[in-house]
Amino acid sequence: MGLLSIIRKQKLKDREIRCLILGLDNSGKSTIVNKLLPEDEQKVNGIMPTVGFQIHSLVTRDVMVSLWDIGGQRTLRQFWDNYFDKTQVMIWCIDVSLLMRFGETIRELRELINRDENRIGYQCAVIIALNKTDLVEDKSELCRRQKLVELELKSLFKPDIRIAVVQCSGITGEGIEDLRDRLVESCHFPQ
Ligand SMILES: Nc1nc2c(ncn2[C@@H]2O[C@H](COP(=O)(O)OP(=O)(O)O)[C@@H](O)[C@H]2O)c(=O)[nH]1
Ligand SMILES: [Mg+2]
Repeated sequence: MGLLSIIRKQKLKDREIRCLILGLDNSGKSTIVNKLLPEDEQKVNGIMPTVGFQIHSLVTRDVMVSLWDIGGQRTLRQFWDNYFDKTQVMIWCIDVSLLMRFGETIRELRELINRDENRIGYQCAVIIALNKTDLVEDKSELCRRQKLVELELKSLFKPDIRIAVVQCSGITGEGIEDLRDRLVESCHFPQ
């Protein structure tokens, strides 16, 4: 067993998760992270564009989660690789209201997966956050967009990989509880 696997196991034993949140710029990563935090730690007015990265932590269901919010601007994407060591979960954030950028977000995800085929889905669980659901009023359209993303995911990941897809809004808070639960569940903690 490699050193990384030992560290990963030890962390799980201590009920600690390191989670990376990635996706295109403006998809709402920092807003989601803010909403995942306890209410008294949330910022109320406005989130600034993330330069570099920010780390926040929260405790949910007796699990300590550190959330690594990494800037998504094009120039920063080349550094994403550096953050994967000792990371158990990745949330890939997609702005579901912006069909125009679906192609780009899938392309970036594909690149990330291809850079190391043993990483995403294997050493690191995947949660897809379909964010900004509040901006898509028509629920059947939302459903159609989720199916579109799921179809793309099928071509990106091998069939044995389980991926959670969660609809949410970092603004209204809808689906955030679900996201918090999936975070813990994706790491298989005993209850
Ligand atoms: N309506 C709506 N706007 C959102 C949502 N999440 C983020 N935003 C807005 O989208 C913009 C980018 O959000 P930010 O969290 O900075 O994106 P990041 O670059 O991925 O970290 C900001 O103006 C947010 O207020 C959401 O769920 N609904
Ligand atoms: Mg940000």
